[in-house]
Amino acid sequence: MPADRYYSTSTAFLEALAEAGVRYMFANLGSDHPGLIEALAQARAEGRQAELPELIVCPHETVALSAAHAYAAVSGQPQAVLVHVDSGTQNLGGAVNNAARGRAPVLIFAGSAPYTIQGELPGSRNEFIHWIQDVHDQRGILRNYVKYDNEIRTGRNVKQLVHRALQIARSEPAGPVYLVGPREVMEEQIEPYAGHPEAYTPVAPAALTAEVTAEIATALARARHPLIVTAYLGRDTAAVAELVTLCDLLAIPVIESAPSHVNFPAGHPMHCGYQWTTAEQNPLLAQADVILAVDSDVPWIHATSRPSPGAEIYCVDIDPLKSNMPMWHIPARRFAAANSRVAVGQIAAFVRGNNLADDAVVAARRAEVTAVHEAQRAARDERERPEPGVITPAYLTACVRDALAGEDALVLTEAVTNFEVVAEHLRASRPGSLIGSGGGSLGWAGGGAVGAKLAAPGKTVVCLVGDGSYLFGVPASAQWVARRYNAPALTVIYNNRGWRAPKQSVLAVHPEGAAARADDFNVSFEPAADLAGIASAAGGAHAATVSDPAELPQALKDALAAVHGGRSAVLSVQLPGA
Ligand SMILES: Cc1ncc(C[n+]2csc(CCOP(=O)(O)OP(=O)(O)O)c2C)c(N)n1
Ligand SMILES: [Mg+2]
Repeated sequence: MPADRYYSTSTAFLEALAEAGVRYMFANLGSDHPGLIEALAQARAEGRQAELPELIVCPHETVALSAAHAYAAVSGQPQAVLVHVDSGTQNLGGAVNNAARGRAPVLIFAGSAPYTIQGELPGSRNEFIHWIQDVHDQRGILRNYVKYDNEIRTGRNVKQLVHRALQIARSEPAGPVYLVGPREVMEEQIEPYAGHPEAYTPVAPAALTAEVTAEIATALARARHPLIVTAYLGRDTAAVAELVTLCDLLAIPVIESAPSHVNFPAGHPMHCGYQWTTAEQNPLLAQADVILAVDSDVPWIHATSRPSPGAEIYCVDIDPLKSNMPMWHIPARRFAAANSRVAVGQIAAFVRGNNLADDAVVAARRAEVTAVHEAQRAARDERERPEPGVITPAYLTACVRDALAGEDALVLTEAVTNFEVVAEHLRASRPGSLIGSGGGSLGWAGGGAVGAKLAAPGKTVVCLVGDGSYLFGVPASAQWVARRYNAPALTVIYNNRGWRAPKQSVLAVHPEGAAARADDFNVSFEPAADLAGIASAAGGAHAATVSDPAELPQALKDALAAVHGGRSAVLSVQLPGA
């Protein structure tokens, strides 16, 4: 052991995170973490704490991982999540589905049970729980969802392991990675050393080959009704401008299908709407003769809305076969693995360089598509008009949009059956200004808001969530963390007092069934809980419940004023019941 300075595997682990640019460790601690806690305290005692990432205490793991996920979604920078052995790993629950499907780079670390039981090594078993927490395959808990998992076996190469894990996490498709470290290893005393993060850069963006670029560009240019469908191209905000350039060039309409980002400006005349779970055929999809599906997990749902059988389909994605989804297919003529920003730029350059645009055809199509865009907009304007005595989701979203006019807002959406309403009426045009989890596990936005605010302290962070999603997000924990770390946000609950989504699922499968006939769906949250009150109790939040449409604009204004004053605000808005 080096005589002059306390330096353990844990110290080196924390240094490696800092070397890699990790600013925060969203943490839920346990008996596996004495090495880390001691290393952090040592650093503080020596005045070196600024050299290590800051630990954010998260009373629930869902909040910790959701915060790290949203931080990465906003900034592109992976953060760390520290959890407790098997239990804390399991408590990450669905948040790891979201991080994986949302392609969010995160480094998750958990301790693991000590492997010596007679005091053979520092860190050896000395608590009853060390027997209880010892399981056969702790890493297997997350193996469906992480890109990489490994065990730290010595402090001498822990930095190498951290940098490799983060290199994999950040390489596209990005995603979570998982390291575990037994107590004895995390206590090991070693000589201080420096890591080499510069040698672990993420894989450079991939381009289309010249042949495929020409093939797709030519097909789009000679199409009568070209169409682009995308969901997450806007993860890279710079890709949005490339897509706008291409769509302007050829007058190509864009549908955002189950988007988790702003992929194309809502106000652009080529923007032709959003779709999530669709009950009806999308007319633009039916009409299209050439379709480019780029960065899209679910470009359409074949059972209800699909391209015409003769459509020529191209699929561009860094993983165009979606190799981590057991069942997936679209009938594309060409699948190409490429970075979407690079690929779309290549296609536009080829069209321009080869003068492929037929000006008359493009001008006529621009007028047609613009008319579709404007008709969609007019129909939405109609739908968002207030109705006497009722707050509709469309009116609520319009009020939120108006309240945020002039704000540098960053909106997280987890509005579930109101995803489409939120996207349509918020009209987000600024790349990066509206994000969703990209995953299937509700409860992301609560912790996500904390991470988003820490990543973008200058922005007004707003969460638009269903009442069920609000509760899934462990609001007592999320709101407490927001207060403790000065990360206030406005949360607007689309409160239909229940789970509307499972009810809709039943109706889609059994439209005339017994459940439908008796209105018996088991989705109601009656008697109602005081949802906003949870936030005031746990996080000192400004809390209000609104049911009168006329009071909504002022209630939003008051809530925003609280947020600007440094205090979170939760507005529970009473919609028609689920
Ligand atoms: C962790 C998790 N549990 C269960 C579900 C299944 N689920 C999908 S939507 C939904 C209801 C969500 O309720 P709410 O947020 O109020 O939205 P609403 O359906 O009312 O619009 C549920 C329970 C899920 N997606 N994630
Ligand atoms: Mg609901």
